Formats: sequence, structure tokens, C-alpha cells
Amino acid sequence: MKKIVILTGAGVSKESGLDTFRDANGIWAKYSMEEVCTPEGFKRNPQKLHEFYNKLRNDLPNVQPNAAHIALAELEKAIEQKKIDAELIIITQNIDDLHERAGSKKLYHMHGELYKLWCRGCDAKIKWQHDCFIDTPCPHCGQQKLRPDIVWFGEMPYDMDKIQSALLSCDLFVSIGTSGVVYPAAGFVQMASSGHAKTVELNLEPSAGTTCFNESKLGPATQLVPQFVE
Ligand code: BV8
Repeated sequence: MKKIVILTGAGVSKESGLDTFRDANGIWAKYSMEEVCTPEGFKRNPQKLHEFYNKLRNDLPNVQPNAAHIALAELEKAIEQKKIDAELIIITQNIDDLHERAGSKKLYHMHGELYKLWCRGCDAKIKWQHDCFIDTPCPHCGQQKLRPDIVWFGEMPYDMDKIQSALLSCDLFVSIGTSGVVYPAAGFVQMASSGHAKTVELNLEPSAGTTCFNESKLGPATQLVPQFVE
């Protein structure tokens, strides 16, 4: 049984029309990472941060999964139908819902999800598709202590124990559409290599960790991923 672990980043959603972070006209060229992607930024100006995530959340219904998301979902389906003797886990750094809408189910959102809020009053995690403001009451406890359920810099990514054991025991690790700048995701290739995995990078341009991969294919995800899945 072949164990496959796939890591995706913002590049896999680019051709659906969502901005990446570090490309020329990416998100960090328009917003300050410190202001909208750190707990300190949220403490300093929670309204500004809520407005940032409200905008990203409102963009989601206008975009569709692309051929890369669909190819990964079809791979999972073929495995489910026992057409391929393998196990597949997708770890995404993305907070959009395009993998889910393409049909992927075995998915870890290690940096959280746009369609989730977290109440710091009662600790509830809430499915949320609307705008959220500093005075939006928690639907569970009524307190006005909601924050986006997003992992900011300096915060521990989700599911790291499950992710780590998957990486150390996989046969194939494929990294798609990520610049390889943000840790711990950027270190996953080394973790997979320390096991017995073959490692492949599918990216528009070489990532920061490109030399750590056994193989690197360059091009758009909507071309590379369906070819790779075949
Ligand atoms: C943690 C939130 C510890 C959601 C994000 C020094 C060294 C090492 C590490 C650190 C360090 N200083 C600080 C750190 C830690 C820090 C970090 O890594 N900083 C970096 C900047 C150095 N990491 C953290 O803080 C993490 N937490 O370490 O916790 C800890 C331990 C114990 C207890 C408590 C804490 C948390 C990191 C998560 C931060 N949250 N975002 C959101 O707003 O979206 S990060 C942000 O970057 C997004 O999540 C994004 O997913 C992520 C990575 O970006 P990419 O997805 O790679 O996107 P990018 O634009 O960079 O690249 C796109 C790529 O796609 C490009 O290569 C491009 O060529 C390619 N592409 C473009 N178009 C296409 C394409 N590819 C294919 N097809 C195309 N069409």
C-alpha cells in the first residue's frame, strides 16, 4: 500500500483567481503581514483584521476549484474505490474551501479555515460564511470574543501530530504551489525524506527548498497536477 502525502499552498488556488501571498501582486504586497496575520496585530486592531478576513471570505463564492483541485479529488476517489492500492492525505496551508468543493475529504487545514470562527470566550469553533466584526456575538455564548479560526505567525499550526506521523511513514511526498518559506510546512520535505519517501515538487518556479526534493517539475498547477495524478 503506497502512502502518499500531498502539501498544497496558495499556488494551487492561483488559477482559480485567488491571490497568492508572495508573488509580485500578492497579498503581502497589499497588506502588512504583521497587521493582519499575527496575534499582536489582532490585539492592536481587531477590526482591521476582521475586515481583511471578511474580504477574503467574501471572495470565495466567486471562485471555483480548478483542474489541480479536481485531479487531487479524483485521485482520492479512485483510491476510495480501490482502483489504486494507496492511501492519500492532503495537508493544505490554504484557508480557502476549494479542495473540499472539488470533493477532497481527507484533508488537514494546518493554517485554519476562512469559513470558521473561534470564540475566545467559550472556546467554541463555529462554521461561519458571513462577515464578522468585533461586536459580533458568539452564537453559542453571546460574548463578543470571536476571532478568525486562522493560524497566525507565532501560533501552533493544527494537526501537527497527525501530520508528522504521516510524513515520517509516507512513500511519496508531493509539494504543490508553495514558496517553501513558511515553517513548519517548509520543513515537511526534510521530514518526509528522513523517512523513506520519494519527494516531488510541482511549482510555477523553484521554491526556497527546491534542492531538498528528489524531483522538481515547473509549470502551472492546472497542467502539472492532472499529468502527475495520471
Ligand atoms: C509556528 C494564515 C511555532 C492564513 C499564515 C525563522 C525561521 C524559521 C521559522 C520561523 C522563523 N521566524 C519565525 C518563524 C516561524 C514562522 C515562519 O515560518 N515565518 C517565516 C515567514 C520565516 N512560522 C510560524 O509562525 C508558524 N507557527 O512556527 O509556531 C510554535 C511552536 C509551539 C507553540 C506555538 C508556536 C505559523 C505559520 C502560519 C502563519 N499563517 N497564514 C492566511 O492568512 O492565509 S502563513 C501564509 O503563508 C499562508 O498560510 C500561506 O499558505 C503560507 C505559505 O505561503 P504559500 O502558500 O507558499 O504562498 P506563497 O505566496 O508564499 O507562494 C505561492 C507559490 O505558488 C509560489 O512559489 C509561486 O511560484 C507558486 N505559484 C503561483 N502560481 C502558481 C504557482 N504554482 C503552481 N501553479 C500556479 N499557477
